[in-house]
Amino acid sequence: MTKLLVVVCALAVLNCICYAKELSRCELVTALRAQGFPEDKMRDWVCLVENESGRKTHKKSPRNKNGSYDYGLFQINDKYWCSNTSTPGKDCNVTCADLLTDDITKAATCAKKVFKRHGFMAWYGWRNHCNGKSLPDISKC
Ligand SMILES: *[C@@H]1O[C@H](CO)[C@@H](O)[C@H](O)[C@H]1NC(C)=O
Ligand SMILES: *[C@@H]1O[C@H](CO)[C@@H](O)[C@H](O)[C@H]1NC(C)=O
Ligand SMILES: *[C@@H]1O[C@H](CO)[C@@H](O)[C@H](O)[C@H]1NC(C)=O
Ligand SMILES: CC(=O)N[C@H]1CO[C@H](CO)[C@@H](O)[C@@H]1O
Repeated sequence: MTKLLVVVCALAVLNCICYAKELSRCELVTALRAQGFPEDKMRDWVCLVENESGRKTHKKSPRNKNGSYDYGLFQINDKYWCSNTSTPGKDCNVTCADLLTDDITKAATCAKKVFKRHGFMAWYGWRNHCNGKSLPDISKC
């Protein structure tokens, strides 16, 4: 009985680790290419994602000072972009939970929308760690 419990707990922990999926740098590049991100800005996007979410698709930020939260690979903010209810909405017409899935299609579409409106400056992670800095090496990807 105890052994069974240990196995069940171990499985639960493993499941939890798999659930918080972290992409490798090249997996990220492959995923971004599949979503049609342009090659000439690829290193900026990789740098942005690495600094914003550590390439974790399921990352939800702690509460920001202004009461908002950031979601997913691109740490998209729920003040304007995603609805933190169960109904899709706000400017990306998605729920915030939609931005936390392993299928990054919705998160990518939303990130492109943010970019179209504000450019990379919308992301503090990019501003502080990527803007004018040396960008990640993706030559092996
Ligand atoms: C709230 O804070 C977050 C993170 O600091 C930022 O991304 C977002 O733009 C802010 N929203 C407003 C309305 O100030
Ligand atoms: C939903 O987002 C709004 C605006 O950022 C925030 O005030 C509210 O507390 C959030 N609700 C939940 C359940 O996260
Ligand atoms: C938002 O997305 C839903 C499906 O998730 C769709 O039915 C609806 O028409 C969309 N609304 C807008 C304004 O694009
Ligand atoms: C906090 C963090 O993830 N910083 C990273 C931002 O991006 C640069 C370039 O890829 C990395 O060197 C930093 O470690």
